[in-house]
Amino acid sequence: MPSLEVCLTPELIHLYPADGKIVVVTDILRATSCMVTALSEGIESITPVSTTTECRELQKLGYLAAAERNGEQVEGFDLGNSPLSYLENNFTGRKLAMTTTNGTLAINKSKNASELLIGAFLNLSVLSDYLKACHHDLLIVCAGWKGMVSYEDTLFAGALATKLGNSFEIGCDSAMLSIEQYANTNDDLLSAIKKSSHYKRLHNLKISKDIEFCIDVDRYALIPRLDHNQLVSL
Ligand code: 3SL
Repeated sequence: MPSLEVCLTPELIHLYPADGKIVVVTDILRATSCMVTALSEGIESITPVSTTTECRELQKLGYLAAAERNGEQVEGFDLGNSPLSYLENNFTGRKLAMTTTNGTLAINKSKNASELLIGAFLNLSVLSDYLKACHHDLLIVCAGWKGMVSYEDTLFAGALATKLGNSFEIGCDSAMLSIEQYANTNDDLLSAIKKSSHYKRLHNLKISKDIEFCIDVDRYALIPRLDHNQLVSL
């Protein structure tokens, strides 16, 4: 039976070798929710980069450029990190370059996976169906916040592991913790996420609408997959 592990923060990634595994990177608030939304709403591809300098270089080449630091849009870029931007504008067919505080960093640290996928509540069921069909060792990498564990990413890991059920063997205690933590939400994600530190951070920046959007479970049926440094629809 394939194994399922959860790495709760990229700071622990050295303990979870990704090679030979499918890796699902998640950053519920808001990077991976944004990626699922952007591709579902017509963006052709997303190039995730770690630095604003790399993002700006791609912007000069004609990419639409999204940059976020500490929850806010970085000056000089076209977009920040709100999934709602992709509903409010028509970016069909555009290539997007994206850098965020934690999400794109987590992707770059997971690049030696045999397959790198993007997970969010927005694409939970389609992702779990795909992973069940793959029958392959799985590592869920939570982006966290500046090296720390994030409650909402842990809940997503638990939700995905719960959906995968008996098709996977639980490979580490953090996978078990995530499952138990998710069970404690009793399907009331909003109340649970309101307790998280990133909820408070975004709430203080008056970004509450994004949070409700990011927990709209199964809004989309698309899985972003990394292919030659670009995320495209699987
Ligand atoms: O850290 C990240 O990658 C972002 O998702 C954080 S924020 O939601 O844009 O503040």
